[in-house]
Amino acid sequence: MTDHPEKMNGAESVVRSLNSAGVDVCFANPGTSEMQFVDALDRTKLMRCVLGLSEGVVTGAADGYARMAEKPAVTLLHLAPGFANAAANLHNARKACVPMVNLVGDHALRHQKYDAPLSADVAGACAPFSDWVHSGRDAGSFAADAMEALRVAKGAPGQIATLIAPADIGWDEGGKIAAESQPDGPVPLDEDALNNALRALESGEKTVIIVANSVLENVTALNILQGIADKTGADILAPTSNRRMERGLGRVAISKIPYPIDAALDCLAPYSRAILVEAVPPVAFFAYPGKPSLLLPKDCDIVTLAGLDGDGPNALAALADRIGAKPSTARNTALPERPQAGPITPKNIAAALSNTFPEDAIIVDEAISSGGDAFAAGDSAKPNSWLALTGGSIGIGIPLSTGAAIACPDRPVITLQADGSAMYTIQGLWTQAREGSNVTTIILANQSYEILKGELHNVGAQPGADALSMLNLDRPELDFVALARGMGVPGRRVDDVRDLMRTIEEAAAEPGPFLIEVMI
Ligand SMILES: Cc1ncc(C[n+]2csc(CCOP(=O)(O)OP(=O)(O)O)c2C)c(N)n1
Repeated sequence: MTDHPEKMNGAESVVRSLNSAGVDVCFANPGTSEMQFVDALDRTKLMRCVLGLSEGVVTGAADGYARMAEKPAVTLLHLAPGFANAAANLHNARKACVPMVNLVGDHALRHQKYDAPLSADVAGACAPFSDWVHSGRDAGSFAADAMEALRVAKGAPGQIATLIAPADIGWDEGGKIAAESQPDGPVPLDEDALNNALRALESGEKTVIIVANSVLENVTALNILQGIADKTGADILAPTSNRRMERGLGRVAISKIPYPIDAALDCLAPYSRAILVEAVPPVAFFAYPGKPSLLLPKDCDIVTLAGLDGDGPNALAALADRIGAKPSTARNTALPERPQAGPITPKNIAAALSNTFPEDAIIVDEAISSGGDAFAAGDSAKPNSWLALTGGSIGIGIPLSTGAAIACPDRPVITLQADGSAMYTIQGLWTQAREGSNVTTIILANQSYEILKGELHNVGAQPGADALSMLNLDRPELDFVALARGMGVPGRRVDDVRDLMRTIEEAAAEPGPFLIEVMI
C-alpha cells in the first residue's frame, strides 16, 4: 500500500476506485503487461484474486459470479490473444445481459508502434464481444475510465464494458481515485404498450406472455405474472436459454420454448397475441431448409410491454393493477417418486435429480442433449436458482459454477455438464479445488456430440463414417474421474440411478468440489 497517495500509480488508482464502489473479487489470467495490476492487487489486498487457467474459465466464472452476486464482475486479461481466449464465454455473458468490466492489458503506449510479438488490434478484438470499449490514455484519468466502465456495466440491461490498459499508464505515478457515478436506469414503462398489452389480454384470443431476464429471477414478479395468467387465461413462456431462473417447490413453474426447431414452432403455433416482458421476439437458434427464422406465427400481434432495457417486474405489477389480478398463491408441490435401482435413462433422470438437489442449490445447466429431460427437475426440487448457457457457445458449465460458488459460498452448486462441452474449459475444476468451492459436477457422459447428430439429420444429410467420427468422442475414451483427480478434485463413475442419487447427496453435503461421471 502506498503511503504517498500523490505517488499512487494508475493501476492502484483503478483497484482502489473499483473497490470503493463494491468490487472485491477479480477473476484473472494475467501476463507481463498486467504485472502492475498484479502488484497493486497484492499490495492493497482489497480484492479476492481468482486465477483461471485459461481465459474461458476467467470470463465464464466472472459471468457465474455476476449472475449470483447481482453485481458486476471484474476480469483481468492479457492483450488481444488473452482476450481472444476469453471471448466465447464473454459472448455468453453478453447475451445474458450480465454486468462485467474487463481490464485488458496492452503494450505500453510507446511500445505499440514496434509490432512486438504480442501486438494485435486489442480494441478490434474486444469490440464484437463488448458493449463498450475504451482505452486508457494516462495514469491520472485511468481510474475515472474504470468507473465509467463500471457505470456502463451496471446499466439496464447489464453490459460488457472493456477497458484497455496500456502497461505504462498502469505503472506511471499520478493515479487519482475516482468516484462512482449513477448508471442509466431502466427505460420507463410506456403507457401505450401497457394499453396494448391490456387489449391483447382482453381480446379473447390465444395469448402468450414471454418473460425473461430479471422477471425470472424475481419470485414476487413471478407470482404477479401467474396471477395475470390465472385471471386472463394467457399462457406463460420463457426463452430457451436464461441467465437465471428462480425455481423449485412452492414457486411458479415456467416452461421454456423448446430448442428443437419443430418443437419450438409447434409450441408457439397456437398464439395470435404475444406480450414480451424483458424479451425479444423468439428466433430459431439456426435457419433450416424450408423452416422460418422467427418462431411466432407470421400474423401474431406482438406487444413489447418492456424491452431488454425495461423493468419487467414493474411492468407486470402495473399490468396486474390495471386488470385487477392478485399475485397467485397456487403452488407447485409435486415431487416425483424416487427412482429404484437401474440404469440412468432420459425417463428417470429428472426424478433422480429433483429428489437429490439440496435446499437452496444453484444448478448450472450445460446438459445440452440431456437438457430437455433434466430441466423438469428444477420445478419439483427444493427451491433453487437455475443458470443456463445463454449464447450457445459451449464450454461454460464448469466456469459458471466456479464463479457462482464464489458469489454464494454457503449454497451448494450442482453442474449438469455434457461431456463434449466439459472439455472446452475442464481446467475450471482446478480453480474449484483451489478455491475450495462446494461444486458437484455431474458429467453426462454419452461419449458423443449427440445433439449434432440430430442437427445433421435436420439438414437432410445421411451420416457416413467420416461424419460420425466427427461427432463421436469414444476414440479414445475420456476418463473424467482421472481428469478431475489430476486437478485436485475427487470423483466417481456411476451407472446406476440409485448410486447416482446417493453420490449427489453425499457430495453436496461435503465441502469442496466433487465430480460424478454418469455413464448414459
Ligand atoms: C464454442 C462452440 N463451439 C462449437 C459449437 C458447436 N456445438 C454445438 S453442440 C456441440 C456438441 C455438444 O456435445 P456435448 O457437450 O457432449 O453434448 P451432447 O450433445 O452430447 O449432449 C458442438 C460442438 C458451439 N455451440 N460452441
